Order: sequence, then structure tokens, then C-alpha cells
Amino acid sequence: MDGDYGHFGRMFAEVTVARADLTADNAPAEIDRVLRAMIRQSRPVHLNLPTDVVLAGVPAPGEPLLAPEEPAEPGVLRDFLAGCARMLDGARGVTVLAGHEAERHGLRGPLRDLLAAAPVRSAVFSSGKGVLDETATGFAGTYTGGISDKRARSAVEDADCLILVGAPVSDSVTGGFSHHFAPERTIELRPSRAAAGRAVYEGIGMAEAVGGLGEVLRGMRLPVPEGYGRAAGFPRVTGGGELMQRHTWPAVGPFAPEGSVLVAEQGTAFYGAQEVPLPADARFVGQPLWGSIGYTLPATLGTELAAPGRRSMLVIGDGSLQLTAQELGTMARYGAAPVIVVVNNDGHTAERAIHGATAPYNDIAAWDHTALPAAFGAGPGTVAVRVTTPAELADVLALAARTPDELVLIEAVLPREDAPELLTALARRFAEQTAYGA
Ligand SMILES: Cc1ncc(C[n+]2csc(CCOP(=O)(O)OP(=O)(O)O)c2C)c(N)n1
Ligand SMILES: [Mg+2]
Repeated sequence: MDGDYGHFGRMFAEVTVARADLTADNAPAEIDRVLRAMIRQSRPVHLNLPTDVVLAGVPAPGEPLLAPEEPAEPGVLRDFLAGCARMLDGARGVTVLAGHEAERHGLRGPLRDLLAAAPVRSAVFSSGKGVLDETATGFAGTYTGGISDKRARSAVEDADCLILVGAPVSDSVTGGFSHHFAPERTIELRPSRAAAGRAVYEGIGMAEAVGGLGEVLRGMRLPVPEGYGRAAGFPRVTGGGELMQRHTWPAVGPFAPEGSVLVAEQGTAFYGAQEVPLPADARFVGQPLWGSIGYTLPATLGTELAAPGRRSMLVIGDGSLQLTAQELGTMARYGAAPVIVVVNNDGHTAERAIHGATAPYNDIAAWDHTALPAAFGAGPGTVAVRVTTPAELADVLALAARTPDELVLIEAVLPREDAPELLTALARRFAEQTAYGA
């Protein structure tokens, strides 16, 4: 309260693509400018609305908020596609690798068409999971650099031509920067910029570039690459013994119905969910880039409210749940009916795998998870069950499928140090990269 009302605007300027302090005079133009940037770039913006401007009258805008997207300069697009054609010509293996910008910029349809244009393999970064049809021929799973399984690694690293679509690199999606993309064999599409090998072309939107690449591919006779067409298998693991991570994800996967949403929180849940092949038209929500735990329970409220007829399944750790658990109350209030699998492994297992396996900062209070829905006001039909064996998990998932209109909370009790292989490998790398003192 030092009288400077600009602090927050200046803070937001660092993490937004446009922002404005509204006045009665500038509001119509500034609101449109900022919202346009938000929609076009699919990134955050900030509008500061002072209380004395809230009720100010302003003229209605005379034109629609969004003019159609500017197409690329025809010459630039032509040069880019010619560069791509030279790289694709004679390629024996072509692979598309998609990241989170592909989903944000609405490329599901264009990418499906691209993959139908030729025998092209496909893979996703963990950040892009869900944007490609995982039931399609040639889908090779999640690529995480040097810690990927053989199939995904070979699809990406042995490709004669790799097409990166909206896939910026970060530590966690690349297995601690252990990825290998040869620049001269890589076509890279990012919002409003495209590169064919080392040549960069400005002003080309991703949808336009994907469409153009589809046409180039359609006109070529690409050979069918080795390994194309084998479906990613998923073993069924059951049994009456103690429930482990390796039982949990194979059980959760087949449960997710077509067109549903799988939301996965950072922690063992996110990496376990990477092993879950999604049914056609399913969506995946996660956020491995910043990985801020507590995000997914409110995000699940969002996915439920956005499309009430569609079911969301959230997989979340006991530690992450404690950051935003109160949103169960908002779910109850709006009658949202997701399936929530709470991984109860007695604290921060993902962090224990990196540093401080027994450190007190990785411990949490032991909550009574199955009591939470009732405490937060969920109705009498709510299902809340604790499971400790694969058979119990299978039973309650079957019950969840029979009760699509009820909130279902499943507390899955798992061993404290058990983690999916992908997380174990990633944590080992992070531990090496951030090793401190002997
Ligand atoms: C806001 C925030 N704080 C801390 C972290 C670091 N962090 C990443 S995973 C994790 C543990 C998550 O524990 P839990 O939800 O129980 O998942 P588990 O790995 O045990 O299944 C923590 C603390 C983070 N990502 N975000
Ligand atoms: Mg935990």
C-alpha cells in the first residue's frame, strides 16, 4: 500500500503476451487488443480494471473481435514447402512429434489429416499427449529423450526427417535434455514461424504449415517405415497381491471411455498416465513444463463444467491433492461427476525419487481420503472407496463405469517408494544433474 498501483501490472508484464490498464477512454480498444492477443497466441494476458472504471459506459465495438488469421506470404510459404519437399524426398522414415502448442493452437484435425496423407510415424512429448490419435497406425507413444522406450526413441531419433509440431523443449519433456534432433533433418513448426532444416521462415501459422506439408506428403510415395502399423500393446496386470504402480495404470487406461478426458497431476500419476494409451477422441490435460502441483483438481472442475456430457478422470497424488482439495466442494455444488483416483503413497514420492527419500519435507499429513467428498458436501450417491489390491481397483472402476452421474473418488493405496519406470529414470537424471555435496 505505497500508493503505486503499477506494481502488479509490471509483474504481470513478465508473464503475459499483452496487458492494459483500462480507462473509460481506452477500454473498448484495449480490451479488444488484449483479448485478440490472448486468442491468437493462446497465452495469458492481463487486464487491469480499476474500480472507478467498472461502470463507465463505452461505445460498442463496430466490428467483430477476431478478423480471420492473416495467411502467410504466398512466396514465403512456397519456399518453405519447397525446402520441406527436398528434405522429405527420398526419406525412408518420417516422424511427426507433437507438443503442447499443437493442442493449444487447435491442430488435432489438421494433424490427423497430415498423418493420413502418408505412412508417417507419430509420437508426442509428454506435454503434447492427447493431441494425436493414439489408436492410429504408426503412433509410437511418448518420447522423452534418452529415457524413452525403444519404440518411441527409434521413431524420433532414427527418422530421416523429423517434423516437430508445437513442441518446445524443456527439461522434463526431454528427459533432462537428453533428446537428439539433427537440425538438418528436422522441420520445425512453432506459432507463426517455421523452419526447414536450418532455413527459418517467418509469418507462417502452424495450421497453414501442417496443411501444406500434408499436400507435399500426399504427392510423394513414401515407403512404409519399419515398425509402422504395430499397435502399442498394453499388458493387463491383475492379481490379489498388494496394489503397485504397474497394476494401476493398465487398469486406469482401458477404463477411460472414448471422447473422455484424462487429467494427470505432476508426480507418479503424470508419468504413469503417459503409459496409458488413450481411446480415440480422448483428451489429456497435464502440465509438465511448470509442473505446479495442485493444478489438476481445479482443472478437472474446468473440464467437467466445459462439457457436462463428457466424463473426466483425474489421477492425482495425495500430496498434490492437499493444495487444492477444497475444489471438491465446488464440484459438489455444480454436480460435477468426475472419477478421481487419489494415489495414496504417503507423501511426495516423485520428489523422494530425486532428493530426500526420507526427508521430512516430503512427508504429508495422512488424510482420510474417502471421507473428503462428504465433508465437502457431495451428495449421497457419491462413491468413495479405498482399494489396496488390483482386484479391488478393477471392481471399483467397473462400479464407476456404471455410475456415470456420480462423483467417484478412489483412494489407491500404493507403496511409498514405488514409481512408474519413466519417472524413476527421469528422477535419476534430475538427481545427477542437481547433485549437491557428498
Ligand atoms: C507448487 C509446487 N510445489 C512443489 C513442486 C515439486 N513437486 C513435484 S511432484 C511433487 C510431489 C507430488 O506428490 P504427490 O502428489 O503425492 O505425488 P506422488 O509422486 O507421491 O504420487 C512435488 C512436491 C511442484 N511441482 N509444484
Ligand atoms: Mg504421494
